[in-house]
Amino acid sequence: MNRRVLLVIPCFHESGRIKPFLRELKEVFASDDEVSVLVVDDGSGEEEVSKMQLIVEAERQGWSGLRPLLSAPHEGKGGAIYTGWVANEGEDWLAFVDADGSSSAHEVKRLLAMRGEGAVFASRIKMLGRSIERHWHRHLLGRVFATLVGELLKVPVYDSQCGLKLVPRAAFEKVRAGLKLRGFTFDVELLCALLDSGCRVTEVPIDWCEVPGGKVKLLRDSFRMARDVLEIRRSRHDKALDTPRADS
Ligand SMILES: Nc1nc2c(ncn2[C@@H]2O[C@H](COP(=O)(O)OP(=O)(O)OP(=O)(O)O)[C@@H](O)[C@H]2O)c(=O)[nH]1
Ligand SMILES: [Mg+2]
Repeated sequence: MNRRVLLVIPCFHESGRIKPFLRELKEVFASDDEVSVLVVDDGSGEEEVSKMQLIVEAERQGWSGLRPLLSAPHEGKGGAIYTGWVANEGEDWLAFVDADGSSSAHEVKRLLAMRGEGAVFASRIKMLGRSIERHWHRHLLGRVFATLVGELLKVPVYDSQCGLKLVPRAAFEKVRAGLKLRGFTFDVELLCALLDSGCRVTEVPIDWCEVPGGKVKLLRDSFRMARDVLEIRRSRHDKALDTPRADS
């Protein structure tokens, strides 16, 4: 298993926010030949893709680890990440980070250094020694959502939605065919699939500083996400019924 990692940045109309974050990533990773970065545009339209292409090409000067922009049809955040992960096969580790730089390049580096045995999910835990700057209503909704996931799916995760995660490619390949969700709840489905397949998943507290311009619509997307959680529960239940028991 190699130590190379492919870090995908999913982008939907991000030309206004991504430039400073790409610069930051360049400072941290340009001399690291184990880390490749791939920006995936999630079908934001021709004009936006041209702007993104200019931004990415400018940062590629002096940074061989930054791949050319990948422009994909619109599917949602999860779809953009999966498209990026399967587009390149040389890396045995897969990761993604949100485009807005809410988690700094140094936090990304700290998490990527945890390439070890299993998957690592960053977690926005308000605790001594860490810094979490987030609107209180987003924090509250995050807690409600985590409680829903914990109760309905019996997965004791603190923050399934944090925009920074690391997964071994082999573990992803094992569950890939069963992953149906492509929107904002894709990480919950991925988490359940990894756990059900026996992959170890660890949550790691990180620093987070919310950047204005977030596009998640709290009411609309919360409703969709709650519906997705119920759908994950149903399909997990069906799979459990399909699996023959050892004593039958
Ligand atoms: N809104 C939205 N974001 C997408 C989509 N596809 C990819 N993304 C990316 O998903 C990431 C997270 O989106 P944000 O707009 O930062 O989400 P947010 O409202 O700030 O939510 P948090 O960062 O989780 O608090 C960004 O990198 C987006 O560009 C999509 O279809 N819709
Ligand atoms: Mg954000």
